[in-house]
Amino acid sequence: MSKILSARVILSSPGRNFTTLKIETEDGIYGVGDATVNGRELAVVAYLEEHVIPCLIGRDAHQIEDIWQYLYKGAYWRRGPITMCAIAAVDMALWDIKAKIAGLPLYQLLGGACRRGNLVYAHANGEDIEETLSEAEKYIAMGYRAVRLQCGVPGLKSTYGVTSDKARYEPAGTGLPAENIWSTEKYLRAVPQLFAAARETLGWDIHLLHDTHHRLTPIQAARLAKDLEPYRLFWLEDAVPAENQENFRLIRQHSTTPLAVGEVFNTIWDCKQLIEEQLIDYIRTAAVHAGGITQLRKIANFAALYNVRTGCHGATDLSPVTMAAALHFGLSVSNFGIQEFMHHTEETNRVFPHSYVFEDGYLHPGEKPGLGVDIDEDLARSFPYQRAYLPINRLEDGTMHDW
Ligand code: KDG
Ligand code: MG
Repeated sequence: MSKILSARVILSSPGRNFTTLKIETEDGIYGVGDATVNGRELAVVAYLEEHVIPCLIGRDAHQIEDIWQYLYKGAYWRRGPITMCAIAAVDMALWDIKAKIAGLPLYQLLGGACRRGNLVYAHANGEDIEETLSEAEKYIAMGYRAVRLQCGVPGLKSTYGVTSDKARYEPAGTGLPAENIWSTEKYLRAVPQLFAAARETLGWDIHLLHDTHHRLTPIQAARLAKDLEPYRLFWLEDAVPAENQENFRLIRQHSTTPLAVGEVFNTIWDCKQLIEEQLIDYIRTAAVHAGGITQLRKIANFAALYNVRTGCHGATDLSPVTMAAALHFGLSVSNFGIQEFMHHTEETNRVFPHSYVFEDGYLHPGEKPGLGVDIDEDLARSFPYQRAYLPINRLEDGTMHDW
């Protein structure tokens, strides 16, 4: 028994906003969890402070599964990003505490290492093909074995995944949401040209990925997947919005390009049909948005039955706490596929000191007991929260589109 003595939320903005939960036990052990929902941070703060934390005090921190079920089934109104993110933060913090008490890095408690490290992919983005490929070459020189390519589209001022800071992906901006203009037709013409040039310049030994960010209809996605087939992508991500999971059937019927989806999913139910019908190859659910390590393991075990592998979301809005959770989880599951890895700012890395290390294209969570990531609360306080939103997207005629 290790009673929960207190829990508090730490909201900070070291380069971007993060919501962090810290749970302390009566033995003086603490654990941290990430609760960041990009652009909706304060909703999770209120959910945790008003509705979750009061129910945690006095509970046994070791009862991770029971506490998970208590928060999930006990809410009655289940699922959704805010609820599942709050549960995730509690879950991560409790796993951190359990592993610290055991004196082991978390992956050892989850079954031990299945491999030397987690294969990761970097982000190369540029205004045009030349710039994108020269960014990719920089990552390859750093040792990366997989790179996601996003490129400006001729005729569009801004394009998904192409940010002004080439080294860092950060679409959220302070103030009210920025408005971008989108043309699917222009995009569909440009992407195959990017990948044709990429194979010519970068060769065939590097894994290449691309994110469509839910912007296509099923028939458009099928055409893109087919057009990209000759370039042997590692995956095509979020080809269509996945509210209609059966939409993926159409893409599958037309192409052998591997498909990935799931960064916005919150529960195993969001993945069920896609996995059962083998409509995807990679499931991208992340610890923070899909109920923590406890539910991620269930999703991975279910996916393993159908030859679907993991590919956790790891953009900059997922804090180093989520990154650490993903790395312990990834190392310990047999059907790990790949992990997204985007560099956080220096300020973020200072607020969240961590033990994970990059070497030769792989990330390892390190050997520190627990998650191996901490929060410097004093430093965090010096970066106060700033209201920030993701942009929105409209078609050239003004119609609201998916972002
Ligand atoms: O908050 C939104 C970002 O996390 C998202 O745009 C990142 O699509 C994304 C990715 O694949 O990393
Ligand atoms: Mg994505």
